[in-house]
Amino acid sequence: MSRRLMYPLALIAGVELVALGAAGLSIARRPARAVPAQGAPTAAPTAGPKTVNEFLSYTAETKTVTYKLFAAFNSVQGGFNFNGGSQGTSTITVPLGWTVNADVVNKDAIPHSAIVLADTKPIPNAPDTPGIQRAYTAHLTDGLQPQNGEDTMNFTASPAGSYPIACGVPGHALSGMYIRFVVSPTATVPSYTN
Ligand SMILES: [Cu+2]
Repeated sequence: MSRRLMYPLALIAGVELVALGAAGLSIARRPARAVPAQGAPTAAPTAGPKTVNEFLSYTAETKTVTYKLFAAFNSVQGGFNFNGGSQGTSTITVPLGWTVNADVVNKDAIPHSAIVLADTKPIPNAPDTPGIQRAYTAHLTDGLQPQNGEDTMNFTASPAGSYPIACGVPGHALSGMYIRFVVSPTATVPSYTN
């Protein structure tokens, strides 16, 4: 096809015509869209723990994730928060089947606890039914001691689903003291979004 014919066709197709140096007019591509690079080299995975943020780290080789849940981490929601998240605003995502070590530390002057709760609505006043086996702290209802009372939830991230992590002390979850925990069949590594 001659250039004379391509000109109007190009205009009909809506593509841009741009001058390309001394070669004169030539048909250019449509403006490039932002597409992910194809075949870009990726760093080879390295062994050892990876830090996601100040609260969460993981070891891919052993499929183990470790995170801290600070009850009343700051003053958000009047202290009814985990790591500053309340009313479901933060989400911890873990690949299905990984081993979870979740250390709960109560920074408050009043008792708090934690439970990975079956995803029921509304949030119960006194959460006591775990959505995942063994995913709750000691002193679920009366709460871990104020000022650094601590317990670790050790469990396997299964079944897949989206769960609240709520305080089990009556009234606290209803006051907004819950974030989200997602067990993902597709995620390859854990993540933490605020
Ligand atoms: Cu609480």
